[in-house]
Amino acid sequence: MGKVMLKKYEGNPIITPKDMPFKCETVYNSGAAKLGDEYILLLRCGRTDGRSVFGLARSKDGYNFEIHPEPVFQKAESGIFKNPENKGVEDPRVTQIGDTYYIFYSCFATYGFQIGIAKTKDFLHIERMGLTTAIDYRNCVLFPEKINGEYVRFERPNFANAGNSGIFISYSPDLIHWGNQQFIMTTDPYDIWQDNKIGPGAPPIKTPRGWLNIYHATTNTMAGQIYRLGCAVHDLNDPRKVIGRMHDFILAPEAPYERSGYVANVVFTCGAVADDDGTLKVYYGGADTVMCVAEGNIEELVDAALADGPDTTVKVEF
Ligand code: M1P
Repeated sequence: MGKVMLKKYEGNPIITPKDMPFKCETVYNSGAAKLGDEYILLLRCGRTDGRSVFGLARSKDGYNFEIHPEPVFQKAESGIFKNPENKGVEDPRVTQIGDTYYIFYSCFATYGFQIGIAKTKDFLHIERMGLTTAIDYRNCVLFPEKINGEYVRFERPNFANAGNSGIFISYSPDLIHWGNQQFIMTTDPYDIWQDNKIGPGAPPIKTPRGWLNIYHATTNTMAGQIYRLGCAVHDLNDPRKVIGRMHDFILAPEAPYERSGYVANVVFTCGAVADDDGTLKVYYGGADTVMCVAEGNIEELVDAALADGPDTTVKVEF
């Protein structure tokens, strides 16, 4: 099958630092969800001191957003989160389970990154629940339902040779304590765009034929890494099994707002929304500076990933 690319919205970027009611140098890598009939973006906003906080944007159509006047979440000033977040909070990934929205986010400390979890029902009041990894983790995405009685997530630790470039799965009884970690997917030496590093992007989307996994991947150049998005499908009952993985990317940095900015040549997602008509709205950061959206048809993405066949990069016996 040929390439299935996400279609970029012609009005991109949809939110820029100039649109922000409080001073920011960047606004990108936002978690995404539906709350009632509104699209919600939990914005990663880079302040002038380099620290990130979370802002809130709401929209009726998924393209035109109104932004809350103040940040809704920022580094903790006391308690167990104070040290882990002393350099800010980054890359929120939102998953709805029932009427609660859970947020995995990067806690940025002087000594490195770990992943916190928080919860909310309205995105205005966000309550921290716990620290869910050791140091040196960057990306975690939570599945929207338990599988075989356990919470499940994809994660990418930064440590270890394989860990720098691969997606792992882990399981939890309570969303705080995670274990039974297994390596399930890694870079593909034959697909240049994803030969350097991969990591979970948007939280998995349930489809009748499997879990749709929109992930990010990089290749290295003399001018640094280029970030693109890829697409895989995982078995519904055992998401360790990657039953389809596209050899082509579905989104790449091409436009000026993706090719130059705070970090050049980056498209990076932390969240997508599945519309009732089968459209997937993938919200993504352009050049770590602005927020954008691109769309695809969920069934076409699943078709394309399944057509390219199961992933063969990790030889694991399940
Ligand atoms: O600059 C691109 C991205 O780099 C990091 O992502 P990762 O560690 O997964 O490659 C993060 O800093 C991310 O926020 C950033 O967009």
